[in-house]
Amino acid sequence: MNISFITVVVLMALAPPSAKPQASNSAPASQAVVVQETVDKVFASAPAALPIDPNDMVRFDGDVVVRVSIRSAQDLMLVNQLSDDMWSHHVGIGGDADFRMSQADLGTLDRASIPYRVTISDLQNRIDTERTRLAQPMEGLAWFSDFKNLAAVNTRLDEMVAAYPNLVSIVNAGTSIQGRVIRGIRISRYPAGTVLPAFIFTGTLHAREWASTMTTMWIADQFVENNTIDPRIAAVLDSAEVFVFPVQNPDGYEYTWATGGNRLWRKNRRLISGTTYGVDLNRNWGLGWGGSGSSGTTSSDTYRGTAAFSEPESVGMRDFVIAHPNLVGHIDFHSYSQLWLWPWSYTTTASPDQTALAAVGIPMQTAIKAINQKTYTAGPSGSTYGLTAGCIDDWTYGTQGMMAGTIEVRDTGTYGFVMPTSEILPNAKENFAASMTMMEKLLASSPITITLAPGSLVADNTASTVEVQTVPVVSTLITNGVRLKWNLDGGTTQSAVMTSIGNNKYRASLPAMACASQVSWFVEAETKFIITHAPLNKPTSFNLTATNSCRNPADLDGSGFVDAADIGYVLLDFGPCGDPANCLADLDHSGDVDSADVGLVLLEM
Ligand code: 0X9
Ligand code: ZN
Repeated sequence: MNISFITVVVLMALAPPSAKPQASNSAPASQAVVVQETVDKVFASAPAALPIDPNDMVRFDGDVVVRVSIRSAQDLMLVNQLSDDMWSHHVGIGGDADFRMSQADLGTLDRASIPYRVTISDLQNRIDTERTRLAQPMEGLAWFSDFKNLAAVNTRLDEMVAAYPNLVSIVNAGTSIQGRVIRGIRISRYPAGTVLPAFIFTGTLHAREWASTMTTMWIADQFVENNTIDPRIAAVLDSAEVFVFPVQNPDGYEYTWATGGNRLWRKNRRLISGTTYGVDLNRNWGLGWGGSGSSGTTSSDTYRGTAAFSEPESVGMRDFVIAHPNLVGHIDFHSYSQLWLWPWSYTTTASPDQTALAAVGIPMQTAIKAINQKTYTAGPSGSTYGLTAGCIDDWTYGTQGMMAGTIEVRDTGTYGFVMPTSEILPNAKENFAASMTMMEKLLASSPITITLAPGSLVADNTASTVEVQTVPVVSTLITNGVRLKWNLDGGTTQSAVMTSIGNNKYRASLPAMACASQVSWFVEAETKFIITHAPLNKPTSFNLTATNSCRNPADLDGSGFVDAADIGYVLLDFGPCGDPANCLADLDHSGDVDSADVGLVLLEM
């Protein structure tokens, strides 16, 4: 879809004031059964989660989902009068878009000669079928054979901790407006607080997007169950920690499951006034808050809230991220449309990191396709999808410097939010592949090869040279970004900027040491998104050591004596030193092995 899009929000502003309120917010939709949200009103003021009244169920009898061809602004205005629930994510003049509306309203489309195709003719029937299926006991069935409610998600997270207590722990990101904890897990081989790169995968910011819940749970499941079996997972866990928050909007999610709820609810469950509920948690973030593609109308499905971070759910996630400055990568999962969108989403202006984002994003798209041959459109969000100001990933990228973006998982509209169970695993697997690709690309974004290093024993009181080669493949090195780090005999960490010597090579010296001292060292290279290490991208990188052999540097053959044999060594190397570090006989570091060096050997004899 490469036509130039105008966000529906802008055009909806053109709609007459008589336009219907959002069905999923408050008052009944055209065909939806009237809802009394008394219980939810109590909810909003009470911190504890109360049961939802089953009599309050929002139904969509007589509603269909139609793919409408929007030929003009008039077409769009008419469709917006018929429907308060756009299912596809953007709409442009000259493009198609999916809307839920009453079957009876199709006649209006006919009379206006607006071309359309009914994509879902039995919406309520599908919701009923899903509900009946979910009411059956699922004992013995594999977890991913069907969608799971909040309690089941939480139980599963607890089970992961119980089964792998040394790998998995529960983390939380605060509490929702109705008092539900926003729970996640940390998956790491290292103790909490160890500084190593971290990734975060988040889902269900929008309540009805159940496929995102299952996708993030699958990512958690793979990392936990296959942490030693799958070499790619094992390698990531050697170098990084992984956080997964499957349900960022627990109140909304619960509401989509409840008898007495609304399967198509999107926002959180803040009571705004009367029967109007909800702030769009993906319009409430602080970067670009209030801009295009967000609404100031409380009943809108894209209502941004009264201020950036007005919602406890956004605050909780924000504070979790701030408390983990080692986070380097983030994918927020949504449904549906099969898209991989990276910043910016609040503007169509290219991000300063567009090249690096595409260098990871295109391989992610390829990785998805390799699993089940599904095509996901990939690109910067603003120009690929339309403007959506106040999104989580603009904030994690723009304020925290993380590589971030949004995946809209399956499908492209045949099923939309009410996806058949047969799609759960294929969908989760292709998106796991995308997640792995992001992690691997970032962890290898600046591979460092050590090209010259001291051996494990070094001569007494002699500085030794370290030389590395690094080729940034994802984003460019920052200024002074290649550094040699060391400690002497386990003391304070010291750092020296390595000097560029051309050819992507850098050089620095480890200090001369007193007899029997030991230096432990590694090299780091810092790019926009991540610091990579040599010899290994691990927190315990001080695993290269050089011990002073207490050997006189003039004892060139290591015999324990400075003698005539060492003069022989000097004579053998006579002439200019190609590489000073490889020129041990250049005892006075003049750049030449010459008679002065013979003199130094004689002095030590
Ligand atoms: O509108 C949204 O928040 C997302 N679409 S959805 O249908 N799941 O609601 C898209 C957000 C796109 N922008 C980015 N955050 N990248
Ligand atoms: Zn969404």
